[in-house]
Amino acid sequence: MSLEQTWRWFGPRDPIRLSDIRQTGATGIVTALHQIPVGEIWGEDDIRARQRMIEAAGLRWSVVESLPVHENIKKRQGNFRQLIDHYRISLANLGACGIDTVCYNFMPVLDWSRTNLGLRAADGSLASGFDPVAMAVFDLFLLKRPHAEGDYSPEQIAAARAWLDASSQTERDHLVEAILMGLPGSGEAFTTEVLLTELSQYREIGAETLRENLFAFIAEVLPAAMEAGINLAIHPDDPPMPLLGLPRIVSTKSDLSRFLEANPETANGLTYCTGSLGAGRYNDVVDMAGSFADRIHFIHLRNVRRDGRGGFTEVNHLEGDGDLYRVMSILVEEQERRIAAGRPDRRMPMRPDHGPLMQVDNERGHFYPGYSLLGRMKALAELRGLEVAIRRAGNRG
Ligand code: DNO
Repeated sequence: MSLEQTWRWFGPRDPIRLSDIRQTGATGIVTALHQIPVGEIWGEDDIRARQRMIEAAGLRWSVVESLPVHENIKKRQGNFRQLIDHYRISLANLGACGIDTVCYNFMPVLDWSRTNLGLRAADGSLASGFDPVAMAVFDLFLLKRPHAEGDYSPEQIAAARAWLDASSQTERDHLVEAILMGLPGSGEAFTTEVLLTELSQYREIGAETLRENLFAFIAEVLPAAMEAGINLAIHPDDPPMPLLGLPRIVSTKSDLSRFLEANPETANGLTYCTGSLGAGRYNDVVDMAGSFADRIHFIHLRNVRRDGRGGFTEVNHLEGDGDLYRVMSILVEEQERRIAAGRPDRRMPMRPDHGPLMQVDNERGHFYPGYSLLGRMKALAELRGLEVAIRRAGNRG
């Protein structure tokens, strides 16, 4: 047995066909009903229709990424109780269709964020990156968020001013576009006006309140998940730090420990994302994989190179600051433990998360940033080889 090799597919509008995915060697599909607005119920008919489409291509719907959490649940405002009921019903419907792993995140307003989507690597391929100085430029001078200065030191403000003064209009436009465009999974693009309104609603919500809201949400939906046979897998913050004055609470080892301890049932677990966590210099992705292995329900493998100033660039999967050889070794051992213990959650779905945009990809179509065909296929091939080698070296078949 190996970790289940999966591939994120954005549904029928994805430029990559299921038949192409099948030929990458992946056997599982990771997807969501992106057409259903956040907060509405995922009906059984819609779930089954998507499932049939996937199965007709010889694949299985392995993980839901994501069943998104409505902002009102994060803020515990407005109709949040009704939204939680909807979430429970969607979980029951997914369980009735045999789906057992659901990923989600609890990042306020923005999902994953980058300040540059087109960084050119030495080989000519393109990757994304994050620069906290550029984020500060956006916040202070382009978005002009009220009271933003209070969230930065004088040195950070000076660095942002220098970036702004040295930048061209095109660079500033690209920065705004990278932050507002709505990366895959994060829904629609924002306008600056809408973003400012959304941000203002978090003015009174600090990290501890957001954390309480998350723990309460889990306590409220976990029984429904367990009843439906579903493991919940929270995705960590990407990048793992507060942005635009918003609190972020799934960023560090201590955040993850607190989260897992607050609701200690196995069904309350993690999407272990080596790229998101690895972007924080305070996170050791090998140590954390070891500490939390038995609560990992879904795995995103990816690598970054940190710049020592809080920023990073996405790099090839077996390069960069995260030691994916050691992470993979821990995951392989964990799978063996689960098999020996007769645990039902032995599939351990893994996907190559993001990949470089290669020239031939670029010529053939328009892909979501990080989600091209060949870049991810290269990553999956490397990870598959890595896993086979680890198993052979350990006489594990
Ligand atoms: C980025 C993804 C995230 C992820 C969500 C999960 O590539 O890993 O958008 O899907 O945060 O809810």
